Amino acid sequence: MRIFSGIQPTGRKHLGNYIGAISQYVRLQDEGDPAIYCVVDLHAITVNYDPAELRDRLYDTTAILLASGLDPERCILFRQSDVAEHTELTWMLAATSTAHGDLNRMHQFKDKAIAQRELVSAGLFFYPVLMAADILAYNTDLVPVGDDQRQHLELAREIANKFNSRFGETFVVPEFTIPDVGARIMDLQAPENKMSTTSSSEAGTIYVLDEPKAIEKKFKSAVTDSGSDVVRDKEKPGISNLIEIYAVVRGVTMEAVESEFADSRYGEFKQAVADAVIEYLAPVQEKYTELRADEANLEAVLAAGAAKASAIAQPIVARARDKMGLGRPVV
Ligand code: AQP
Repeated sequence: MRIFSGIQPTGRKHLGNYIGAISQYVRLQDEGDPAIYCVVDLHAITVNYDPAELRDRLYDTTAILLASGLDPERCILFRQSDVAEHTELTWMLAATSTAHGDLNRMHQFKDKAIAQRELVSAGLFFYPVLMAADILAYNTDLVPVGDDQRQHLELAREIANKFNSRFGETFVVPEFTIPDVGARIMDLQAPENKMSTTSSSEAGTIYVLDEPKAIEKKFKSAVTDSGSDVVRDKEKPGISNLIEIYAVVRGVTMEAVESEFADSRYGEFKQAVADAVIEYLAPVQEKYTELRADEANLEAVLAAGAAKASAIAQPIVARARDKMGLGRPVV
């Protein structure tokens, strides 16, 4: 089973990214044949950015992934812009197999377009096509993602199907997997919204590299409702989010969390969540510092990963090109 997933080089990865995506990557790395993980710098440039900062953030993200347990001997870890097939296939899929109307329906485009103060780029509109190309270029069977990526994954499947029915069987139509618990970690200050790099407040977001004191402060000031019982309820998104976070980091069910804290009040529970998350992130933070200091090693890991990724993507994209009637015929 071939596994592929991408993560943006925003550097400050948050607890939602960690629980929804990174911990799945680590868990699945031995199940992939191979498992391929890509730091998607070409996606990151679809909104305003600083070129020098992009490189730094890319190293930050790579170091976080390695510190979390990705092992370049057991998976392929590479930088998206090092493999030209991603951009080439984007155009091939956009031109022949992607409906403009489908891109227009994408929630993420609408949300991010509103947030842009200057340019709403065509690249932001094409973001889901680039994502489809990332996945299809490797004939991926399974994509581990958080719940916010569901719509993009459904579109990637649609694009693969359209291409296959027009040009003949070429791409694997990918399945996706979203964790049962922790698929959508919510903003601690606005628990009706997902925890997000671009739209959450600093106080509502736990970063993987936050100091223990900052983590404690953010959980203690997390927005909860006027009740006091530690139970899940649609009307209580704040406490429900904290129950979910605690369940994931302790590896227990949400029912078990409710029983454990049946006699506790919110204050005591928030402290317990903070302590559990501090303990959960501590090993990653410790390894990160050492890994991040060695940029030459990070570059070497990414370069070796790119060579392996190219070797897989090149023949798949060449075959698609041939089926489309582009270039010299493949004999
Ligand atoms: N709140 C979340 N809960 C669970 N999973 C999440 N993911 C993102 N937010 C949550 C998952 O993290 C993976 C990598 O995401 P990304 O860094 O490439 O960016 P994103 O999906 O656009 O989410 P961000 O990081 O919060 O950025 P913005 O602010 O740009 O939306 C994905 O698998 C995602 O599902």
